[in-house]
Amino acid sequence: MKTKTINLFGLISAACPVLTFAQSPTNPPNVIVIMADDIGYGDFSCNGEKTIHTPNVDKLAGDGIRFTNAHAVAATSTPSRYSFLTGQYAWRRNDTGIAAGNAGMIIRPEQYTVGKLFQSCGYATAVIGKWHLGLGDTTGSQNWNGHIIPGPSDIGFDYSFIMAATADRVPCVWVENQRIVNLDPNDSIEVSYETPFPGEPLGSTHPELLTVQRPSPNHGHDQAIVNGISRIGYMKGGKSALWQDENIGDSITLHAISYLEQHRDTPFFLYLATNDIHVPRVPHPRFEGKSGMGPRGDAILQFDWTVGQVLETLDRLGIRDNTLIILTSDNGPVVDDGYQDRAVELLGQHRPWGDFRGGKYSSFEAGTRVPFIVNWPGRVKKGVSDALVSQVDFLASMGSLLGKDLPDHLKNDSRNELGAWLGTCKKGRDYVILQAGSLSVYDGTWKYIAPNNGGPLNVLTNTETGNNPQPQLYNLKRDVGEKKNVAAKHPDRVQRLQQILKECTQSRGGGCVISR
Ligand code: NG6
Ligand code: CA
Repeated sequence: MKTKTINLFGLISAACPVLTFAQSPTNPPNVIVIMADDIGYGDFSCNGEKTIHTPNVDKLAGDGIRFTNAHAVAATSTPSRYSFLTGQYAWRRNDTGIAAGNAGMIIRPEQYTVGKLFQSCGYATAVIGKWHLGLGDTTGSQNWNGHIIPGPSDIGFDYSFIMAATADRVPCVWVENQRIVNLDPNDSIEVSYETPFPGEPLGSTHPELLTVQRPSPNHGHDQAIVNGISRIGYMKGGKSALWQDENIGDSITLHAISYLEQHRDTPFFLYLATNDIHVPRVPHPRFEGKSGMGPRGDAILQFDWTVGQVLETLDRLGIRDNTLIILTSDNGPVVDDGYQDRAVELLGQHRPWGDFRGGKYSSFEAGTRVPFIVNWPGRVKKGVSDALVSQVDFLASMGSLLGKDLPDHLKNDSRNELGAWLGTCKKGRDYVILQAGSLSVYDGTWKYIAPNNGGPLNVLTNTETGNNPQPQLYNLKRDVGEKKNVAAKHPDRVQRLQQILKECTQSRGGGCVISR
């Protein structure tokens, strides 16, 4: 990428100018990343579907840049978030798959992270919402009734208010600064992913206790029952600390508002990771029935409300203009992810995946092609960008914005794409690498999916996985729905993309040089 460092106030006509705060006389910008969970490209009205109305997200997009070709690194949460926060591809390690609720912390304290980057530049840092990257030293060893270490504070977050994993996994409690909130010392909490606790009813044994949502048949989620919903994993005790599912969106939003209020005078980085719209989808009753699509659509509206609350707060505090907001999702959409919430029946004409094939868990585009909006009033050129971007570049791009040189070993997976992210550069990456059942390489036109012997359909979620024992090649410029595998017709292109993948995977993070 051609780069030229310029003052933030002087947009000049270099092919790809890169703005850096380091040269700017302004205050360092606050940075907020709003990371949705399982929201698909088509789930926001600004991305073209006429079936849903998300005014706050649309306003953010309308006043900023809406990207059409942006990617999460992986088609599920843990590897996607790992890559986003560390700037390293999760597939370089074999322990970054979907984490259990009692997983040990996957990002190790010695690793560099975006939180550490911001801290090193004098920022206050926080994570609020879904974590799903493990806590404590090793799986199952957490001291749930005390100070849980290591945790977010060990990898660059000064403040944390998180759910350990997902709403469908125990423990169903809030963890603030690595201590469970509202825990009664006389009712200690126990968590296991192996053995049920004697006397504790389970979804599988006591379905009559499931008063809110039941798991879909054959779809797991039938262990501990919390608030009339059965989950993955077993837990016991901690009754006073249990979250209320219908208040999760409010809790996350109110903690974010309060964090903004407390930090109006300090530069801050807020990683705001919503639970919406992961299962079980239990939005607050005030959203009930508002989308006409049942809890899945209502949860999207709740997400949109959260976005509106953040914007209103920034306006009220007078810090909106100096805040860079990035809104995206950790992976693509899924309609039935395990609970009987009528999402399939009520979907109607809505296409959460937009024009793309597949969804969450899939190597097809909808697995990782996610909504991506960058908004920074007066600083980004409003519009739509088709630049190829990847969340793995957040680290290096923010490093560039802050004028901070990254450690050498981090410079390969995460690249400085600040020009593309801020809209001064039309072209983004030369290629992105995507992770689902297989690794794929996509260069903006051609996409190669490595062979895989897994089944073609995730029968639980009814998602096409993109798995195929044969190499797959798609021309996404002509065939955005990945219908026609043209690998046999273009062996040279297959070989070129295979070569990129080979060099990248063999480099152990030490270099992904394109062979042309
Ligand atoms: C799957 C769960 C699914 C969801 C997913 C993680 C079953 C059958 N399915 O294993 O419901 O929790 O993991 O989603 O248990 S993610 O968005 O956090 O990656
Ligand atoms: Ca997710």
